[in-house]
Amino acid sequence: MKALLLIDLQIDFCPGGALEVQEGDQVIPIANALMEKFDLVVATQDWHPANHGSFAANHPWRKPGQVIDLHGLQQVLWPIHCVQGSFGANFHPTLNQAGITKVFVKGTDPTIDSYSGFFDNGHRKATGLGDYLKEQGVTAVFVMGLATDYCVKFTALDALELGFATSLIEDASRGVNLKDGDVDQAVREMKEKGVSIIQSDELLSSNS
Ligand code: VGL
Ligand code: ZN
Repeated sequence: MKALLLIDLQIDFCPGGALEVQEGDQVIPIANALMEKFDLVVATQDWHPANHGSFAANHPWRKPGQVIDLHGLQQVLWPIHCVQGSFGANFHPTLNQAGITKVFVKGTDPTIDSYSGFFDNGHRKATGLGDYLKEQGVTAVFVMGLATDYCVKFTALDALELGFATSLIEDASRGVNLKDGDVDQAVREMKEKGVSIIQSDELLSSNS
């Protein structure tokens, strides 16, 4: 059984949002089309408390893009984004939410960030996504969304580690590219570790 994992298709990661990803909104119609091809569709939602340690604004004099030590882990600082209950934390308004079976939130602990949909960045706590997929009999996951070089990448790598056959739907994902080439590097790293890199039409053109 295969599952589609929709990563952080939220307003704040789309153009005009607080942590906008270039062309982030362009993957929404692809997500809507892909849903039809899957038995199980699961979404993640970045869902931070206002005092989250990944927000530059919560550290005196710090600016987005700087890196700090946050309780022992390297942390890139971000603009305030995806605050629980805020407008920008909502899924993109054109995303077909009725097609999503279950949503897993992440980044709720103010002391640690969580890029992966499975674990926090220290691999200390699980979100429940891994157990859920296994209970549903899922053996293969197809990962897409925002952002390729952060949450999509770490979700795909954790999925591999948990034993799922893992594919990145490359054209259905967009990245931050804090540094030029970050997205290319992320795709290369996923591929090297064993993630299959595919395009959405490979799934959309099949009859199954
Ligand atoms: C993300 C940075 C901070 C993501 C979330 O969804 O890729 N990136 N929070
Ligand atoms: Zn975040």
